[in-house]
Amino acid sequence: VEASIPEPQREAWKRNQTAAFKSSDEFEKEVVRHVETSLARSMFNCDEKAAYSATSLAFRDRLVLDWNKTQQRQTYRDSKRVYYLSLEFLMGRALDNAMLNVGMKDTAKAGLADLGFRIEDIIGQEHDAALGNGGLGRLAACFLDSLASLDFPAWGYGLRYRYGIFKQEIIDGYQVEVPDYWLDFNPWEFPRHDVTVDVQFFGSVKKVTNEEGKSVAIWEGGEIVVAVAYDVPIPGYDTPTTNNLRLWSSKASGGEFDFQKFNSGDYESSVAEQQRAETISNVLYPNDNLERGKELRLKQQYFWVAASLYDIVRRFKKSKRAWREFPEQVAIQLNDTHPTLAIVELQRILIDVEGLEWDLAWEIVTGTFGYTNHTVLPEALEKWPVGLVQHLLPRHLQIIYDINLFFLQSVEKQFPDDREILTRVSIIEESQPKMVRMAHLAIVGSHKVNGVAELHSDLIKTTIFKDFVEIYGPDRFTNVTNGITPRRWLHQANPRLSELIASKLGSHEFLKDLSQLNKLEVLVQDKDFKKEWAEIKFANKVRLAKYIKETTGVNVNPSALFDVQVKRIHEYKRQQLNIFGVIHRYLTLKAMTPAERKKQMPRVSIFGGKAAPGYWMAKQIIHLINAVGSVVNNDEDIGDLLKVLFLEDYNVSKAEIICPASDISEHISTAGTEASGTSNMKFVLNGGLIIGTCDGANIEITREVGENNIFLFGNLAEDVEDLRHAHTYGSHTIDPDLAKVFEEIQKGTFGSVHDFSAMIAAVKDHGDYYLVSDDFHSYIETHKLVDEAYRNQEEWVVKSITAVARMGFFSSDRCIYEYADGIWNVEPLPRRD
Ligand code: GL2
Repeated sequence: VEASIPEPQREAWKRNQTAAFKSSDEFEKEVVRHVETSLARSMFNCDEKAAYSATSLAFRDRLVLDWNKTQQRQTYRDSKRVYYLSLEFLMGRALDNAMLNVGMKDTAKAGLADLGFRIEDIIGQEHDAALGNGGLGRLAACFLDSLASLDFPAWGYGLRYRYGIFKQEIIDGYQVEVPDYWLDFNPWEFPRHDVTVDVQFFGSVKKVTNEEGKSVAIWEGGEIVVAVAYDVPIPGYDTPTTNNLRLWSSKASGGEFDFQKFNSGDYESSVAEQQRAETISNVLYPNDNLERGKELRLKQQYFWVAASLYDIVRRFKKSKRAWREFPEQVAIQLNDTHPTLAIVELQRILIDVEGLEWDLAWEIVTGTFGYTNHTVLPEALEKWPVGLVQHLLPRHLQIIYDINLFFLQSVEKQFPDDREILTRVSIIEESQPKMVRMAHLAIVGSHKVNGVAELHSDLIKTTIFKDFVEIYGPDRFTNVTNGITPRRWLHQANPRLSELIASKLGSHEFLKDLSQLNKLEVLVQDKDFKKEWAEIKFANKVRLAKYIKETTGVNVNPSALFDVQVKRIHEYKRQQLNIFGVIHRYLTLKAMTPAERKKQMPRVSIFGGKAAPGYWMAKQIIHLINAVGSVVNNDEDIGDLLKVLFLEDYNVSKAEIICPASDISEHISTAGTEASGTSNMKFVLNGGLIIGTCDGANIEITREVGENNIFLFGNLAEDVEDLRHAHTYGSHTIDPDLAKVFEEIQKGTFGSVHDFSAMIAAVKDHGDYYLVSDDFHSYIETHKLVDEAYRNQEEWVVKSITAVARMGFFSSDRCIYEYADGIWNVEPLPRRD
């Protein structure tokens, strides 16, 4: 049915078009209207939550008007679109971001004040949209912000989890997980009950001969789960472009429940079926850098991929173009291997549904996809048992086998004397049970593969994907170093610093062209500027100190050096190295006379981050940090010289308070393990310095800010393998200072000797895989340099300003231009008026 309004009636529509609010008066009207009608409340019944909801609805209305126009424009111009497929979008809060991106925060602030509310309290009501684990999910969110801000026609596709990443509580020093039910009221999404896709699972494949005498595969039987679209508008900064993030929610097919079963008295099983279907989009898997091969996870992946591709293909078909034009109209980026089934699904649609020849279909597929690798950690590389894929997706397994056959045939031709290479690169691992290697499938089915920082992109070419470089040549592999959006991570998180910079540069243009920060460098000797810079950092530390007091009860001195490590807890990220270093500092202070102690630089050691619920060692690390904190923080000899804190439930909105308040942050992964890291960029952009290893993006940060403005330590990636080998086969001696730390722990100074013994054994007895002992000495020495440098506040501020001035490279806008140019071949589509 044609849904478009006929020409004669369009005048009436135009006369009645909704207009966005322009003043604080108009904004107030909208808020009151939403309180009274959308929420059915009144001024006698309007708390902060209601005011938040109404404010959000007022802004959502605005966004939707821009969203509609953006979509119309993109359809009308029929230009190439980008689709970013990610199982994780760690969005955080939307209201503050929306207000700033549309340039209406001051308007809202005045309007809310008039209605009796403080804008900060209203912003604080929002529940984080926490549909991700860590860096990978937050990167996707930063990319959406950049895509919209730069006017790219782009959509994100993900899952609408009912439960995002769990909420972390610390009870008696231990992590306890609490479900994150965030959907009780979410004003930022539009349910599209009319946009649904039937997704098939299980069943069997039948080969039949069609009228043209061709053998075709028919996938039949099994069960259908319905995907329902929920759209989240993504506002660009300082542009009317508003893109779409489409999240799929699962529901049972056939309405509420199976009426036949219901009528025949089998009420329970009809409801059970509905529940089973809904389970698919129920919960985000809480593992970071770890794949556990659960059947439900594979179901999630196919459900989301099938719905998204159906949607993309449906949109393409409206253009009535020939199929071979598909890659000229559509670029699909695979955020890690999680959406790799999209490669197989598109091939299936093209050959089974649309009737294309294999070769043409395959050309279209590889022309469409790009694959981003985010890790070299073996435990994170996805593999699925062949039997499971066969059971769940019988037709897809056949296609995977065919893809593999053709691929291996061509490799064999290329390397006729090398049998081994076939085993190594095969998409099917000949193990017991046989496994599908998703990374291999992703490489074979994409035209570009990228890593996320220079070292990482080099490492994948020389280690895990070495053979593929031989096969395809180096051009299939590229690097796009990660970035962050300066809108959220500077303008929103650190408004005072953003305004100071704007006042010096003469405009807010730097927020769209971060390289302009380099104009700050001439000001490093400007006394007033330095003073104001230092004052802002201090004010941010006061704000964090207040938050620490409220949440932990501990008083910290805002003049102390704030040393922060906030990120997922992982052995490779080495929070254990940090806490061992803290214990070493404590022991050193304890051994001093009161006179000596007076000369020491006071420190606040701040930790935060979630451990995957099944990651026992990570949980022990959290426990040790808390145990050390309760001893150190109550030691009268120590007082303000050292405080140790673990901040509960680290998430995006807490990062917005923590990042602007750090003096030094820790990015201390074993060299070669952290693909990029992105919080390193956030901290430096907010005027904090880094202590870090030569790993991930730390290396490029050093190149940009200069070696004098970063504190590097530790062994290099190229030495790691030899060191590990020596630990196992040579004699392994523990650093003497670290040995003293271990002794103290084993004495019971921090309680629970038993709990911590595994952490110590990992270093002493089990080969110290993460090189904690090897790096301990240089870590401690480098922290001494940090203390020394911090004593000279003048110089420290110069370092801080210089570093910020040189951070322009790390904007996610730069990333998006690199992807657009080198991988997607798409152009921005700004409004022409
Ligand atoms: C990660 C990497 O560990 C991290 O270093 C990188 O910055 C991000 C984004 O590229 O990706 N890989 C991964 O699996 N997770 C990450 O955060 N979860």
